[in-house]
Order: sequence, then structure tokens, then C-alpha cells
Amino acid sequence: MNARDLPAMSNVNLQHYWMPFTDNRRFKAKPRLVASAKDMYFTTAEGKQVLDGLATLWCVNAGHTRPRIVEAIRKQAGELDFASSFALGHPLPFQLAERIAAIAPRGMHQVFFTNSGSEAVDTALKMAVAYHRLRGQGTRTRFIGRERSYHGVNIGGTSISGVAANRKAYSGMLLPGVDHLRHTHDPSRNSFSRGQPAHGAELANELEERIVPLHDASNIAALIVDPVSASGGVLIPPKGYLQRLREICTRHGILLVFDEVITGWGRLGAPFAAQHFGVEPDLITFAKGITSGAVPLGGVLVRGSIYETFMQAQGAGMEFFHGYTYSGHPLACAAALAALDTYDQEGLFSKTQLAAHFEAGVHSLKGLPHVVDCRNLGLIGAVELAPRPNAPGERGYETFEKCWERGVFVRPVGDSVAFCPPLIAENRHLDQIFGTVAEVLKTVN
Ligand code: PXG
Ligand code: PLP
Repeated sequence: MNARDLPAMSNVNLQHYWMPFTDNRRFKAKPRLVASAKDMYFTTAEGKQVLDGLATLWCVNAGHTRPRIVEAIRKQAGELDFASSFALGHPLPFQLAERIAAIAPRGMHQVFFTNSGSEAVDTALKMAVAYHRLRGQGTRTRFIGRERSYHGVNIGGTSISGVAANRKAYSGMLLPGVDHLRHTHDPSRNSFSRGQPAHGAELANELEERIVPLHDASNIAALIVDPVSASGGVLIPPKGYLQRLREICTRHGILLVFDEVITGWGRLGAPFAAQHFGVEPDLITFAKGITSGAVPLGGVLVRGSIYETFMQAQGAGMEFFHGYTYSGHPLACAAALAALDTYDQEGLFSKTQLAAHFEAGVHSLKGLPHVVDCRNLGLIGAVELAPRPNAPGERGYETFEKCWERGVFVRPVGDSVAFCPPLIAENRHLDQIFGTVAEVLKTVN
């Protein structure tokens, strides 16, 4: 986008596009349009620079329009625009799967590709049920999710998610046979925790004390956990909690799925949260940062023994009746390979010093008006504000709007404001984010 194109951008007709997860009427009355982006910054339609404090939507881990990724997409588009992966192949998804397997948690070396996190989640649910069936445990069809978790918007993902607003309108069409564990957010014991909160590991016991006895393990396929619930409000798991869930699942033959759509690709200082926490799930769903947001791509990373169960199934023929037209799309795979090169060459999965500066920045907001909690882990964090009486979410939204006006993009999640900068951020970018939020909080009533 050149400067001379900017007037055309501001004349855009906003009517016909039905925007996703957006208050369309509010947005169209007061639009925010971005014309281009480079590294840490957007340029708006008016030509203003805005710092991206959320990796756009928790995606752009390598920063915007990075040369290696841009070049890979350009080259691929001219060479092989599309080849299906349905009983046909091209080298890129094989190469990408090999690259992912090389940095994956131990024993997880098979990769199934989708186009989004939502598709990855529904794929993982199908894999879990089909796997148990192949092993003669076809009664294992129930799923366990958690309150305040987000697992995308397809029917399976909506059913296991725990964000009430995303479920309410669709109640009658959700999957039967889903229970939800309690969420782990407990400000009364854990407010202003730096890193993982100290209290709450015992909340994992609910799985063994309530859910398993109620349904019997022989009917339960999988537990799905987002290691940090991002859109649920940036909820950091208490120390020991994920380990305990793993132990209980193992004891009862329940598959453990980590939904790492946001926690994957370096967000917590390792390729996957599973490695950061030292917990080995059976399936990992991923998306977003795999291409640094440049082309849609998601997938499921699978324990080798699960894949082998499918490959050893009796009889010839297709092992898994599932796939998307664009599974393994060449442009997406090319972008992902280039993103992984960028992460690797720039050491973006181990920004320990930056995470320490980030923690200090998040907690510098303590004591400002309305602030009831600050929390962080790796390069994800949030400040929680007390809600306005009878207007939940409004204080968070106003903070977001005022930050945008002052050149910083953050995301309101209810009355929390979330931070998730690209991993290429420098201390000065973090200082700009938290300095701006601090200024704004002094003006929000
Ligand atoms: N699982 C998790 C843990 C996610 O964060 C998805 C699945 C779905 O991915 P797709 O690619 O289908 O969107 C996500 C996505 C928000 C927000 O409000 C977060 C997401 C998506 C949209 C909005 O913070 N995360
Ligand atoms: N609907 C129809 C009529 C289709 O033919 C297809 C794919 O062939 C789909 C939906 C699913 O589309 P996708 O494979 O891109 O998810």
C-alpha cells in the first residue's frame, strides 16, 4: 500500500462485509482500518503508526511482512499454486511435517494439516474417537472441556469451549456428551502472580473425583485443555495443575489434548507449551504462529503410537475418513517453512530476557485505577480491570479504543486487556505498550 492509495482506503464502503467476532454497528460507526504493516507496526488508513501489542490476533510471532516469509509465498505462488493432498501429493507438507516433528515434544512425530485452529480442534476430536474405536473401545465418545476455555467456532470446538457468550445462541446444536471442568482463575488466592500462580493444582482432582465416577472412564474419549486460556481472559495454569491432569488421564486411558493454537510457536519460550510445562499430551492442536499469520494454516500433532494404531488397522483402505480440500496447501506450507526458518535463525523461541522485561511491564500497572489483577507467562499477559456496574466489558473496551488512538493495539477480553507482542519485540516496544496503557488507565472512568 503506497501513501497515494490512502485516500482510497478511507473511502472504503463498509456495508457489505459481515465482520467476524465484531460489533459491526459499533465498528462501522467508528472504523479502524489498517493499510499495511511492517515488523512491530501497522500503518493505518490515515497513515498513522500503531504498535502491534497482540501479534494482531495472537498470530504474528515473527512480526509483520518479514522478507523471508514474503519471498517464500511469492515464489511458491508462481511455482505451484495448488495441489491437493487427497491421494496426490507434493513435497511441501511432507517437508513441513518433518520440520515440525523435529521440534515437537518427545514421541509426537505425526502431523495432520488443517486451515485453522477451529478445524484442528474438530480434527483432534474425531481422531480421539476413531482411535478408541480402533482399539475396541468404541464407547469412549465423551469429551471433557473446561470453563472459560476457547477452542474455536466449529461445532465440536464450540461444544467443548467454556466461553458462555460463544455457546449461548447454539445451545441446541452442540454435541451431547460434553462436561466442563472448573476454570482455574482464582483472584482471591492468586492475584498479581508473576508467572504460574501458586494455588489451584487441586482443581484438577475434579476430573477424577466427579467426572470419571459419574460417567465411567470407559465412556470418556479425551480431555481438551488450552494450557493458557487466552481468549478466556489470559488464565495462567496453577503450578502442578497440568501435571495432575496428565496423571489422571493416564490412569483412566483418557487422551489428553493440548490446544496450543496460541501457546505454540515460542509464546512461552519453547516451541510448545507442553515442553515449557514438562507435560506430555497425546495430541496438540496448532495454528496461527505456524506461518506467523501470513497464510492460514493449522494442524494436529499426534503421538506416534496413535498414528500407528490407524496404520495397523485391519483391512486395506483409507485409515481416517477426514480432511479439508486445502489440507497441506502449498502456499501455507511454504510460508510455514519460512516462518520456522525465521524463528530458528533469530532465536525467537528463547527470549528469556524479553519475557523478564515483559513481566516487569505487566506488573508495573498494579496500583493504577481499576486494576484488580496483573498476570503473565512467557510473552502473554493481561491486566484485569474491575467492571463498571451493570456494564461488563465497557471499561476494557474503552481502554482498548483509547490505546488505539494513542498508537498501541491491545485486545479487550471482557474487562481484561490482553498483551501478546510479536516475539521480535524489543524492550522499547514493551515500554511503549505498558506506558501507553498506564496513561490511558488514568483517563478511563
Ligand atoms: N483454539 C484456541 C486455543 C484458540 O485461541 C482457536 C482454537 C481457533 O482457531 P481459528 O484459527 O479457527 O480462529 C483459537 C483462536 C480472541 C480470539 O477473542 C481468539 C482466537 C480466535 C478469535 C478470537 O482473543 N483464537
Ligand atoms: N461443501 C461442499 C459442497 C464441498 O464440495 C466441500 C468440499 O469439497 C465442502 C463443503 C468442504 O470444503 P473444505 O474441504 O474446503 O472444507
